[in-house]
Amino acid sequence: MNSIYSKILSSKQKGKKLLAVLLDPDKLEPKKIEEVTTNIDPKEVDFILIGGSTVKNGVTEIFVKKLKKYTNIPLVLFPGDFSQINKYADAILFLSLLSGRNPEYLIEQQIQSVPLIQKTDLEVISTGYILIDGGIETAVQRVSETIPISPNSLKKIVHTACAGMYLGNQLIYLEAGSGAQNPVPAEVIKNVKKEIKIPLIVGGGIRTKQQLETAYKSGADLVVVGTAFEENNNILNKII
Ligand code: 1GP
Repeated sequence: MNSIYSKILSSKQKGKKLLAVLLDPDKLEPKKIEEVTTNIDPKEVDFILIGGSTVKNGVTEIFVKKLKKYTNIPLVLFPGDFSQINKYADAILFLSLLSGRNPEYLIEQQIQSVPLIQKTDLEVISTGYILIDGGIETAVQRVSETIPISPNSLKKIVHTACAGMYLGNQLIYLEAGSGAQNPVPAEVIKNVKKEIKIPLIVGGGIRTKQQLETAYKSGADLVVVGTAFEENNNILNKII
């Protein structure tokens, strides 16, 4: 079954914008999961992404298993490394960090993840992951030891996204990094959107209704909100 990617594709065709909340098992204690999920309304939130740059081995599995008890929203792994893969989620964004030049995150982690994925029924969604400088050094930059692309390097960003599409990725994810000071600028989203035919995810530093709308209007099919929700579990009422 390819239900999650099908939903993303059909929503794109209909022009229906999608929203995902990102939960980082490193930052949210399992005992708070029940309470936190009451603030994630399935009528407003399409997916819950789970992942982080520095989650300890085994923690994500316990986290997802518990989360599944309290929500029917599809759970999508967004792993910082292969150790976060587990069978309790519904899908996995199979990421390749295309903006970086570190083979570990271009292909090595992906190879290491194969035996783990083979033991699950996870829907695997290949995703070209592009880190754009969001004004501060973010965890993904630190952990991956890669340099984000400047938002001013429009051509480079567009060509990177197109290369990701030509390589067969099903999604492109424009990422300013969790907790970014500046979200991915509208110009960047618009230019990438013009050239790619596959769905576009945008995330990093989105905290306000205006930033969310700008991302959608510029061409994001799916927007991811993490830190703003982490800091204030009622934020979704304000920004949607
Ligand atoms: C991070 O794009 C996501 O990978 C979400 O970013 O935590 O800044 O919302 P924030």
